[in-house]
Amino acid sequence: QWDNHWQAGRSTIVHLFEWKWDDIADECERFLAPKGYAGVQISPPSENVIVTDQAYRPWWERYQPISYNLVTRSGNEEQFINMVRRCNNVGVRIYADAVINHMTGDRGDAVGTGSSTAATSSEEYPAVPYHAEHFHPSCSVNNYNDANNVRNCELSGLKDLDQSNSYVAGKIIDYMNKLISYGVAGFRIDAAKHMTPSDLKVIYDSLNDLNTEYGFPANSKPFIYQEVIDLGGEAVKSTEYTDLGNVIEFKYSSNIGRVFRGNDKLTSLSNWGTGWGFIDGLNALVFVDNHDNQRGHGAGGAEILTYKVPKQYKMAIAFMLAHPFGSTQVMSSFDFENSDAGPPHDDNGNILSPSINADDTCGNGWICEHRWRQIYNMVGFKNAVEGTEVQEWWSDGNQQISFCRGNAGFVAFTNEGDLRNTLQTCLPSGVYCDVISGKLDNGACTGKSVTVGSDGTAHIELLSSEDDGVLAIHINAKQ
Ligand code: LAG
Ligand code: CA
Repeated sequence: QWDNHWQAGRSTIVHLFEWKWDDIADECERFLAPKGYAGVQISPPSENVIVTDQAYRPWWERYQPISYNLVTRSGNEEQFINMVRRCNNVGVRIYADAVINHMTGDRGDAVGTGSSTAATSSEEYPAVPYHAEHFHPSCSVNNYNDANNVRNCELSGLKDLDQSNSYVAGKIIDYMNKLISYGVAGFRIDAAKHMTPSDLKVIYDSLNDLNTEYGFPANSKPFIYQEVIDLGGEAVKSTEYTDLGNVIEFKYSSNIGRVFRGNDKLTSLSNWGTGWGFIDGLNALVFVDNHDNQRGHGAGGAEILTYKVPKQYKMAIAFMLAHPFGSTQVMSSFDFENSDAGPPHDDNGNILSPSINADDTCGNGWICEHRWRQIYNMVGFKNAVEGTEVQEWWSDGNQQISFCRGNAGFVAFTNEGDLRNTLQTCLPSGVYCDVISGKLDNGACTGKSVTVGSDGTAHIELLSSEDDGVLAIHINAKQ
């Protein structure tokens, strides 16, 4: 449950939030595989309630399951199977967001995206089927100093399943095993903090090995990464879950945002990792932002960086991808003004596909951060420096830093002032293309270039007036 099943030379999971299965399959083939992405986190594939009492269908309706049928606004079961097959064929893994803590909120008689019905007020979900006896008695999660309250009451009024009930555990196991049979590589466990670790262990231990038909070696366990928001000071700790699988380290997201927003110095990043109170990197799934905290849901508040603050956001992502800590994830968003609004859609509520511009960016309301040159080129950097350590850490004692990754890559940042300095790059002598301002194209650099001398040093120039506050060079982009 700890192996992320990234293929050699690949890294990073992109969260294609609210994308349709057919579009994800296309994206795996035309962009993610060629650029070196390792996997995709998909929106929950389980049938969800259709929210009808809002001006539009909110993104969060997908966090209210009504059955485990694979029919959502992203597509149906056949399209799901096809997506997983096509992505695996080009070496891109699929990780499903598993919403297993709860079913819907109290929404009276409700209908789902696959036409299943439920009498939510009496906890009747015939399409599973679940009945009232399968849920915890109604109470609100309102005391984060009390683990029983957090785990056995209703999060945001969502009907709370009793995972200690063997029938409930069995239904969840069947659902997850169905996804494994279709070739997924693992799961994000939604609201893991709100479930008891020993109950989760029973479920994880009953999961099948990954399907060898999709290229997984025999006896491979699904990669599990659990959503446990632990910023400290609460009864439930992320370390209660690290024996079960990976855990999302939310301290990473809030701290990297605070630093790159300028509220702390870049020089303070010299001991980034467990030195900052994070869980061990081998257990940690990390990101700059996710679908919750980019819009003020979940935790982290105003510290979180998003696509709306592009210069600092790209710097934070570049730092994440340049640094070896954790399994990295990149958010890919749709544009939003309102924190409840759902994805781009037509008049009937069908999700629109992203359009693709000539410069590889997206349109139709989709942001596609994963298609920003500075971001996908840093995935290429991470792949190029795989297996190396941070070396030759340099800082000006304030807002400028640089470091090497072995003899394979070098990166420099300024969050204040112009950086003009001769620095150790650790690279063999030669001319390298900065992969932030451009790329290596037919033997020439389309952006800045850096000349490394025989002693490994180079004159680095990175001005505060530039579009980006980061410069990155690596052995696979040598002129
Ligand atoms: C998660 N992690 O633990 C997800 O990452 C997060 O996106 C989910 O909340 C949450 N757990 C439950 O799966 C999202 C929204 C909530 C939304 C919920 C259910 O952040 O705002 O609640 O999904 O759709 C909504 C309303 C609430 C209402 C509730 C029940 O916003 O006001 O009480 O539905 O009707
Ligand atoms: Ca619970």
